[in-house]
Parts: sequence; C-alpha cells; structure tokens
Amino acid sequence: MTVKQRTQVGIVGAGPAGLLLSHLLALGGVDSIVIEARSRAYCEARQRAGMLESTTVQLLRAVGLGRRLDAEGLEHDGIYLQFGGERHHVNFRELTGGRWVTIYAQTEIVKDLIRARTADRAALEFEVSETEVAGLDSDHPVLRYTDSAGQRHEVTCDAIAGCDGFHGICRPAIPRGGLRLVAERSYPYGWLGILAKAPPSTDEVIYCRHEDGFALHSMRTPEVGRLYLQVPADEDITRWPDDRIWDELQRRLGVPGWELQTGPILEKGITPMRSFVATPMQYRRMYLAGDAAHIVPPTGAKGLNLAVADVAALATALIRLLRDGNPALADAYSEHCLERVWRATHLAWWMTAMMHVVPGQDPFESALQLAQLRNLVTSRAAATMLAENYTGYAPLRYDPATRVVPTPLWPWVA
Ligand code: RFL
Ligand code: PHB
Repeated sequence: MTVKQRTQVGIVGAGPAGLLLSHLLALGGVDSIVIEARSRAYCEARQRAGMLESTTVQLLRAVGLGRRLDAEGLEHDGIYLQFGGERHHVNFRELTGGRWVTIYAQTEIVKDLIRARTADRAALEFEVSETEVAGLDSDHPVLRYTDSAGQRHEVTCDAIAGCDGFHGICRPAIPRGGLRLVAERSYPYGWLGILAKAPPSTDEVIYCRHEDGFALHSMRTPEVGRLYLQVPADEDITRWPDDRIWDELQRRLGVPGWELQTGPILEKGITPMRSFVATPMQYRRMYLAGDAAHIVPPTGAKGLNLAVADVAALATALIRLLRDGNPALADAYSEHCLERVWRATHLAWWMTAMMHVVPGQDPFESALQLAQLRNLVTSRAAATMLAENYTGYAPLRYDPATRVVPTPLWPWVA
C-alpha cells in the first residue's frame, strides 16, 4: 500500500541546495520534506567544494548556521596567482572594500545543515529509491518514492524543488519543449583532486598556470591540504600513484625558496570539467536549484555558492507564494537566478581558459593567457574585476520575518 502525505514543498536531494532550502522555508513558516537517494554518512563525507564567497558566509550566519563556520572556517583576504615561475597575491579585501573568501568544506556545511534540520524535527529521509515527480501541469505536483524500509509514499505538494544535482530526475521530468535552452561546454581536461594529511604549504589558495598544466593548492584545515592537478579528461587514476602526484604538484607549484609539504593521501579522484545551463530553471510549480540547473567548471569556485544563491531566492519566492499568496517572485525565479548564473559561468569559463594548458597548445593561445595574467597582477582595474566576481555578487537577501526583501537584482518585481 502507498502512504499518502501532504506537504507544501517537496524537495528532491539533500545536498547543500535541498537542505538549505528546507531550513530557509522552515524559518518562513513553510513546511517541506527532503528526500535523498544516498545515506546520511555518504552525504556528509562526499568531498567537494571548499571556497565560500563572503556573501554566502553572511547568509549562512544570518540564518543561524554560522557557529562552526565562524569557529573553524579559514578566512582569506584573497588568492595567489602563479604563472611563469612568479607568485603574486591579489588582495580581494582591499580591492572590494572589505569582501573576502572563507575556506569551509562543503562536507561541514552539509553536516551543520543535517544537524539543524534534525534538531528541528524536519521531514528528512535518506536512502530513498524509485523517486518520481508527476502532475507537473497542475498546481499540486506529486512526489513519489520508496523509503529505506521499502514503503512506497506519495506526497502531494504545492511546489517541488529539484535540488537533485546534475544527474537527478527532476530536470529530465520537464515535458518536451519545457526547456528553451540547454547551453553546454565540455573541456578536454579534468582535475585530479587529493585530500592529504599534510599541513597546507600556503596561507591562501594558489592558482597556478604551468606549461605542463594547471595546479591548485587549497586546504581544509590547518592540518589537511586539498590540492588539484590538471589531467586529461579521460585519465586513468591508476596511472597516478601518490609519489607521482606529489612530484608533479611540487614541479608545477614550485617557486624558488618554497617547499611543498607532503603527507598521506586520504582520498583521490578525477572530476571532469564541464559547463551547463538549463533555461528556464522552472516548469510551472517545479523549480530547479543548484547543480540540477547548472554546472560550472570548478576554477572560479562558484558551484556551491550558486546553489546557495538559488535557494535563498527560491525560499523567498516560495514563502511569498505559499504563505502570502503572491506569485510575483516565484514567476520571476528563473530570470532572477540566471543573471547571476551567467556571470558566474563567464568567470569560470574565463579563469579556466586562462589557467589550463593543453599539450601542443598554440603559442598564440599561451601568449594570450600570460598577457591576461600579467594584466591581472599589474592593473588595479583588472584585479578589481576578478575580486568583485570571485567574492560574490549582490548580497543574498533572505528575511522571512519582514515578508519579502527583493535583492537589487529583482528590479522588475520590487
Ligand atoms: P549536489 O551536492 O550534487 O546534491 C544533489 C543531491 O541529490 C541527490 N539525488 C537524489 N535524491 C533523491 N532521489 C533522486 N532521484 C536523486 N538524484 C540525486 C544526490 O545524491 C545528492 O545528494 O547538488 P547541490 O545541492 O546543487 O550542490 C552543488 C554543489 O555540490 C556543487 O556545485 C559544488 O560542490 C561544486 N564545487 C565547488 N563549488 C564552490 O562553490 N566552491 C568550490 O570550491 C567548489 N569546488 C566543486 C569543487 C565540485 C567539485 N566536484 C567534485 C564536482 C570541487 C570539485 C572537485
Ligand atoms: C577547494 O578548496 O576545493 C577549491 C578551491 C578553489 C577552487 C576550487 C576548489 O577554485
């Protein structure tokens, strides 16, 4: 027998987008259920993003999720850009009049969110299967799933949020003709990422263009480093024993007088690089958020930040729709988000193109990359453009108590 239930918002996916959306809706008095295919342990351990825009940090603090972030997050003034054997610091805080970035792992945000939702006795189900969305042409779409004990459920909703990542089921459920544009770009390289029990050899993140390919030195804590190497898109990870990874990182990241500290590698994996944007990010009462709607290559550190921005806007829009009966923000959701998404897509594309080198690359291409990098470290205007885009865009405004606060990006519905 199928158990029939009712909620206001059915959320598919307990990644950062789905969990934060549920948290924000609850603060605004809107009920939701979150269903997730994987186990809680898997979601809490999945290694991904680490770099938060200051606008993301401010939003998380404002909604009661700042305690551990403030205690354990590593606040950085800027980044290092390295090329041609030179390392330059770009100070975002100084260039933007106070904006910064914070290193705080996505795993920790997910843990904080799951803890907060569980303490709030939220409906949050892990290890569900056979998820389906139906009735998308009505005002009461339906979410169906089988729970971890094998019980089938049917939840009638006022809205569905597809927060189920790039490979989820919500975007493909949009009827033919419902998506106007699917813009895509794939790159001939990927990132081999490691998590290592090795204290970071840098105080702030290093982005390095090297003749043999990109390298990035990031971190998670003062004891754990997170480092990446550009490799071919179809690279076989077994070709990269730990010693080869450390040697290559030292070779690409090395500058005179600097040593890379090494240590046991805790995890390694290869991520393909692609860009993807689905338009519109909604179909009637189903709204897509985060990686379900768009993917960026990780070079600009935008993916998680875009997911947070989407759900701040979506929560505000759904609270206005479902609590106050006003559909204006919900109708404008996609248009509002896509402005930010395309700015971030451009930043990620531009940084990717400037920093990666492919074997046998045209010397014209190489000279252009170096000219752009030189411009960034010598022109205040160029560095400011990078700083503004990297640290975040307009503040993410979410305030359920005072009804709705449109951000400056919503002029047509203010
Ligand atoms: P997620 O995190 O993929 O979560 C989607 C969830 O949906 C579940 N799901 C389903 N659940 C139920 N039924 C179904 N049928 C389902 N199908 C799927 C999945 O199991 C999953 O739990 O998407 P979300 O929430 O939109 O969050 C997006 C971010 O995870 C992603 O954009 C970032 O991690 C991207 N990213 C980075 N972003 C940043 O802002 N800064 C960074 O520094 C950064 N570095 C990175 C990154 C991504 C990387 N990888 C591995 C892709 C570095 C890397 C290497
Ligand atoms: C990370 O810390 O994992 C990280 C940092 C910056 C990026 C991508 C990933 O651009």
